[in-house]
Amino acid sequence: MKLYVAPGPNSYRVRIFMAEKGISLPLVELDYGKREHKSPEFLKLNSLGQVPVLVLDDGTVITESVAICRYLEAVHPTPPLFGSDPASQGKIEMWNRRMENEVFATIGNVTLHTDEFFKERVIQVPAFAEAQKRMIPGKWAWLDREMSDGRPYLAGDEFSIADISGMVTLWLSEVFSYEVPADLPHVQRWNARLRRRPSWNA
Ligand SMILES: N[C@@H](CCC(=O)N[C@@H](CS)C(=O)NCC(=O)O)C(=O)O
Repeated sequence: MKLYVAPGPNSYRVRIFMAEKGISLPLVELDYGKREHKSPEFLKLNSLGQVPVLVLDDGTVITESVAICRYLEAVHPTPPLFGSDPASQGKIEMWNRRMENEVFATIGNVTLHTDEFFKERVIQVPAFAEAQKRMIPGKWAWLDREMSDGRPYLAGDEFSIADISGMVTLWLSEVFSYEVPADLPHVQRWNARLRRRPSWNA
């Protein structure tokens, strides 16, 4: 088995997931500078030219970071990170999607629509980036209201893939200086709790 990675939130998500499960896999680290992610050999694995990509021993290729995590969960069920019963599975899926669609995507869109690196990936619309940027504080404020019930993790009492998506979102927001506003106590409490996990340094 081989995991193709490069710097960025989606490889980081799988690395955190592996650290939480105690899984170690041979890594192939791609160099964006050399455009290894757009090489003909790599495009045969992922036609989108994106990482992460997992290649199984029988040649099966799995792309998409959450899909890779799902595969790893099936092979290494303990500790469960996608939920341990139908209700927790539903809540975790719900919060993973909310974290990705509401918060991660808003921050990511600013980068996608402004950074030179993504010029060939999307038609960049600077006005859209500006609008998304203005929405970021409201997204964190929404999350703060949601977490004002005092729950330790996004989907409840269990740490899960939803929090891992939260970790990569927090990391991304720090890299691009869109940090969580200091006056949001519930998100800040969750933020501090996640940063204390050893997997933060994966
Ligand atoms: N939905 C994909 C997104 C993958 C993705 O966007 N990866 C970034 C790195 S974090 C990448 O490969 N970017 C290179 C490019 O877009 O050309 C996933 O979850 O794996």
